[in-house]
Amino acid sequence: MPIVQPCWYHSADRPARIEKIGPDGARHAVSIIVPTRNEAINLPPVLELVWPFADELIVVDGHSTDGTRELAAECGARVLLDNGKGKGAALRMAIEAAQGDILVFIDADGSHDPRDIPSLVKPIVDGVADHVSGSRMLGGSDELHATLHQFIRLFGSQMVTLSINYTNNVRLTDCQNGFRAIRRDVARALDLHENITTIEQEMVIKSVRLGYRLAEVPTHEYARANGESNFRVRKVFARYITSWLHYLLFWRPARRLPRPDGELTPSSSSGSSGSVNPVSHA
Ligand SMILES: Nc1nc2c(ncn2[C@@H]2O[C@H](COP(=O)(O)OP(=O)(O)O)[C@@H](O)[C@H]2O)c(=O)[nH]1
Ligand SMILES: [Mg+2]
Repeated sequence: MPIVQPCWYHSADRPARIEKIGPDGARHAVSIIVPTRNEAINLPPVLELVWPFADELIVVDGHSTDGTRELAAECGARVLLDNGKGKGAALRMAIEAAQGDILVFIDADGSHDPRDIPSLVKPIVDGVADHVSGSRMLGGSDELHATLHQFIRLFGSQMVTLSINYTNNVRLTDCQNGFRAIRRDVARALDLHENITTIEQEMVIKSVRLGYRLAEVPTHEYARANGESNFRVRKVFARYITSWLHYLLFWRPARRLPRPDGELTPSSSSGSSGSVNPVSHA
């Protein structure tokens, strides 16, 4: 099988520049976190294009057997070995280990264009959001349409999004995208527990419930460049349902957490601009 380069690899239509100085003059450090499981073929172009944005590059690996960890280390990434429980557990480990004050999560399979990282990070640097999710509904997706399997994923994802919207008075469009940026202190305050990809919806529901400012920016999801998805609907279906019901119906924050500046988080974001979608409290 020939190796396919991600289709974003050669596009140079956007400047590969990231603004890290906030309105208060403070410089933010960005940790980019890449979960991997047997992604040696897909990883090099991803790491090459994320490096210019990163103050720290973490590859958190799920016991790959194809040399992913060695390759990541050769590329200069800090390599962590997850506990074998899944992508969610891997992200939790990376959240604890990361040193940057802004964390960016991007998949290793070529489905996310690293050139979208500046727009994910910008609302946090500008001080108008605490957590920014890429939205495939706003930016399009090659991965969610065409087959029955993809339809089931899209349908499930939209049901979860709708239920979060109507129970929390927000207007999210995508709550399960793996491509997102979040302040490190916020990610740690969420006290995440999910071991698999249900961690995405856990992050979103808890951010909303705790009053953190959530925003979305359009990001396109490409079909993975090579290999097969690790996602198996049948294997994770039950956990998606129980996790969704648990966080939606039963999980309540003990209290709204104070932001590090001492203020309680406001109930709506303000000042966001351009293609940023402030989802809070429509
Ligand atoms: N560390 C770690 N990464 C994983 C694991 N499972 C999947 N990944 C990575 O998580 C990302 C998303 O997984 P993928 O298989 O593409 O699933 P999909 O995008 O949901 O279809 C990819 O970068 C995978 O290599 C795991 O158990 N541990
Ligand atoms: Mg994928």
